[in-house]
Amino acid sequence: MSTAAPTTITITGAGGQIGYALLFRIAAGDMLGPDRPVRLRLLEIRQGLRAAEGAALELQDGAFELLRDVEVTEDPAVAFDGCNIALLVGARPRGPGMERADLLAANAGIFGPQGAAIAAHAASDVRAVVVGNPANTNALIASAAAPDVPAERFAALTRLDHNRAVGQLAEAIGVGVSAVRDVAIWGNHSATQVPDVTHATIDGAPALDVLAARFGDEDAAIRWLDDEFTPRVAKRGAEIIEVRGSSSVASAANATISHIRDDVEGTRLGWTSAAVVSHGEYGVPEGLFSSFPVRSDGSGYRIVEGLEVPARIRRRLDASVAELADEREAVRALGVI
Ligand code: NAX
Repeated sequence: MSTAAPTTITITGAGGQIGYALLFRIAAGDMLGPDRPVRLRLLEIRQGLRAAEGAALELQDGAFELLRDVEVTEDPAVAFDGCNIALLVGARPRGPGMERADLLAANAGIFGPQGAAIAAHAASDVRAVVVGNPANTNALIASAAAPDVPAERFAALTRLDHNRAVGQLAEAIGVGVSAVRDVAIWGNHSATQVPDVTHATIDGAPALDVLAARFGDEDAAIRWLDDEFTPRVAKRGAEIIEVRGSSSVASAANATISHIRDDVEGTRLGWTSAAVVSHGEYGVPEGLFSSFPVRSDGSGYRIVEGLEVPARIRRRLDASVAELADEREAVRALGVI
């Protein structure tokens, strides 16, 4: 049994689908490795408490050696007490006839108080990733409510989009996913997101050259990227709902685990993607949480700078960033930030 001090991980929405897919993998050591024991704090609202309590019983039945203790609560102050890693999964989904402003307001009522509770109660090394949608703006709201916590400690999940892009590219070329490096997702975790293979490589060769060989020439490769790859990655969530009859769950939990693992252990091969706070990189207005290609040396994600962005990607990035700026304006108008 490891004698290392346990890492406290808070999971909000732990009684929901993604929560259920996350808990057992974390307890098994998939997120922090086999040497780091964990304490789990499961935050739910009243309606979700029984589901979270049931998951806690099953965690006990798993007899996980790394799992030191589990606490289920509806009090953010208890949930974030001593928290080292916060997985902010629980969010308010868009209901029938709900306007965007209502959705943003409902989520501000969740992520504002949770950000404040992180600032007040979490450990000084806390890192948080927002999974619950609209994830980028929820991260902005949580970070704004925690002014004493560096904004760089907050992120929104675009690793699922990144993984989807890697998977699509590998399938199109007929290689394993480990052959694919340096794909990027830019912008918002929404239909406007921008999957980009400009700097990607496949088995060490530029992805655009490999795609040109696969589809005939570079124009055909760009057509495939624009007409098939990009919309399929961006709309993959809808495709999963249509085929599976339910939204992405295990793949979202897997992406969340990979996001944290690479954040705290470092990105090993090339870069990955995460929505992090902009300091003006690539012309993204300061303070917005936008997806970028990122690397970590284990001390947190940093934006990969200095990449050339071709005009067709730039146009889409500008549109996605405009959407993020609109969401920020809407949240400002509500007086939330
Ligand atoms: P579920 O509805 O199964 O679970 C959400 C849980 O959150 C519920 O149990 C609910 O009681 C709880 N909850 C609501 N408000 C809460 C609060 N204030 N504090 C604590 N818990 C609260 O949804 P699930 O399928 O687990 O999805 C969770 C979120 O992930 C959704 O917002 C969804 O849109 C988002 N997703 C984000 C993805 C990403 O890549 N960023 C992909 C997957 C997913 O769509």
